[in-house]
Amino acid sequence: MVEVHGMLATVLVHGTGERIRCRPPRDRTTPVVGDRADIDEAGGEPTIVALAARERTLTRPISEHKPLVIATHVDRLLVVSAVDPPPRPGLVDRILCAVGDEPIEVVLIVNKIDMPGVDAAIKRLDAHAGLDYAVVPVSAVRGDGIAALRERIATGLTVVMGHSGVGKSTLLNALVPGAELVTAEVNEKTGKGRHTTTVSTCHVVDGPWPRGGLVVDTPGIRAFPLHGLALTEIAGRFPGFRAATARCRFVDCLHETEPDCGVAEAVAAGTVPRMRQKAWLALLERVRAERSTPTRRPPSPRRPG
Ligand SMILES: Nc1nc2c(ncn2[C@@H]2O[C@H](COP(=O)(O)OP(=O)(O)OP(=O)(O)O)[C@@H](O)[C@H]2O)c(=O)[nH]1
Ligand SMILES: [Zn+2]
Repeated sequence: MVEVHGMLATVLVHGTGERIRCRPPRDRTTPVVGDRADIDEAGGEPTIVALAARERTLTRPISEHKPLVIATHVDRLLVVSAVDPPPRPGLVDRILCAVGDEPIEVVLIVNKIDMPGVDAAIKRLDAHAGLDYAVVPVSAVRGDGIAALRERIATGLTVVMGHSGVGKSTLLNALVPGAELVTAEVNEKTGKGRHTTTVSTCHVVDGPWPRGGLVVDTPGIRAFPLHGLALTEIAGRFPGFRAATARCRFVDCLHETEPDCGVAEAVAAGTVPRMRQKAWLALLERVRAERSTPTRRPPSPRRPG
């Protein structure tokens, strides 16, 4: 297992399988999981000299001032729910709003299908399945669906998120036996140093990265505040609204009672389910309430480094 701790980052080196503790770049940029880094090992302590431009970055928009970057160059996000505690479609919507337009594949996992109540749990994600999100039932304990899921994450960088208690740790251990044995290979020299990636709480799946995959664990979620997004941004990102919002008369339409709202028209025409409109209005109401009670601090998540 490799982690980013404070100002030191562990860099997973292409080609040698080495992990090197590195000082951050001189411009004091904080490396995050998935960063592509060039390192300089000449003269003492290894130092990151450059980070490649970030893309497919996953953040938690916890505050207006500093979005918490979870990882970058993310290929896939597993949002883990369970039969118990049951899936919370509202939490899934918040996470999808945070993903926004980043081209990151989202997979909705329902864990613990060895327990009673599977159909009811999966049904709670029907609306999202209807939006073409993959809903994948598994049992980390009994093993159902684990081999197929492991295959699915065997390339690229996968981030695992989920509410506390859904069995994320159990699932990771089932997917990646011996998770602490991190190695990496494939030679890729660059001008200044070796082309590398900094990683944190990262596990290797099915062979050395980048031929195999990397899985990044994240702390269990209890709340997923969206303070870092304007209401209009959330309104534009709400899953399933994209096509309809293009026809709203006002660019800052919140799809409530505004005239010529594309979402209202889509609901009337039956192309957006009324349930989704209700889900949106409920989310909007909650987000507004959260904004008017600034004393309720969000739980402080683990710092990425
Ligand atoms: N029945 C059943 N129980 C499971 C399964 N996976 C995990 N559990 C149980 O669910 C509980 C929570 O599992 P964890 O893996 O600790 O959950 P977590 O999501 O990592 O929790 P946080 O650390 O709070 O994020 C434990 O009691 C597990 O034994 C499963 O597939 N079936
Ligand atoms: Zn509208």
